[in-house]
Amino acid sequence: MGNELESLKEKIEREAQGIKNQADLLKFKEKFLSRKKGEISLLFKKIPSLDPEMRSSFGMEINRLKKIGEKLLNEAEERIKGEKRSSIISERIPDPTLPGKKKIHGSIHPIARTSYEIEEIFLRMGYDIEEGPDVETEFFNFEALNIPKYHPAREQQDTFYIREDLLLRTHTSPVQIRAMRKRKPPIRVIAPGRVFRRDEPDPTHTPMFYQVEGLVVDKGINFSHLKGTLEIFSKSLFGKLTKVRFRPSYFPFTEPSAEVDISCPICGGKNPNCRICGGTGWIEILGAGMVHPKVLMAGGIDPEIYSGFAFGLGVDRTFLIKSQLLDIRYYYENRVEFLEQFR
Ligand code: FA5
Repeated sequence: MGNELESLKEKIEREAQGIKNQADLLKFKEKFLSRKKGEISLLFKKIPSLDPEMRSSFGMEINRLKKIGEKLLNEAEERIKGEKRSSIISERIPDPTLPGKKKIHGSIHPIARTSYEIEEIFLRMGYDIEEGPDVETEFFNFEALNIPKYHPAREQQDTFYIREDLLLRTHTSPVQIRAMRKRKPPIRVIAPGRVFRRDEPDPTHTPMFYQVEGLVVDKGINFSHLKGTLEIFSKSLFGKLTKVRFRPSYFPFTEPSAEVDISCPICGGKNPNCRICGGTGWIEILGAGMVHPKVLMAGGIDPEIYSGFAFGLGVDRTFLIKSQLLDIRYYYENRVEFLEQFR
């Protein structure tokens, strides 16, 4: 019996030395220490067949062997972990005397940040944020906004069609209809988002850009509410001294309609060669107007009882003004060296 235990001990020690990886560890455990079939456990089964006076000393010997096996297994496990750790370290840091790598933190894209700034101003005024899909139906993008088929306004907002009646939205105005159908007056929402047009890229146009729509519907809403709101907004975004100017314009979904200009925040109209306002002293920032009765009806709202105003602002051009840059296309080239300056 003594020999049998001795040769098993040698075998265990030999094999423990040969453990190199996780698979070897499992194999070793299975072979010697497994409860059912492990070679040490099998020895316990021999005890009943031994002379009674031998049983207790043999049992003690097997227990000792089991402890040795477990200890060797633990040591091998630690050894493997240590080897793995040091190999990871040596892989990661080939030369620990080299200076550390600088971590580059990303930041929010300047156009997105401008959109957030605009959103915050309106949130402070008590507006909610409303969302609509980028892929929009022809009905919401045009028909419901009083732009029937063959209306000349469709020409200015040609877009990318997915099907005949499904397109990439050309403005955030369809969210006006969605908001009216979803909510009951009083409605006070803004709808930021991406829009698409079949526009040739140039310094002030890209085929994809961002807008923020605004919509207020309630009893007794009039043009002076629109004017006051846009004045507060413009002063908050461009500075307290900013002046706002309304010019008559036309949109099929508002009546009356206006283009809204702000006084040039760069030169205030004093520089005839200003790169931003071209010396005129004014820069157009958005389109606005009183919601057309047909649009209120398409939104399920009675124009005899309620009225409203709406506006739509180009976020990209707003950022262009704020950053005093001249070409919108730079923002979409994704050149980190360029974008880094707006962190
Ligand atoms: C509209 O899109 C109207 N939906 C705005 C509106 C809403 C009017 C509610 C009345 C009531 P417009 O086509 O002018 O209007 O576009 C609004 C703004 O989007 C422009 O002032 C401009 O800042 C921006 N914009 C238009 N086309 C482009 C383009 N290709 N690239 C970048 N910005 C653009």
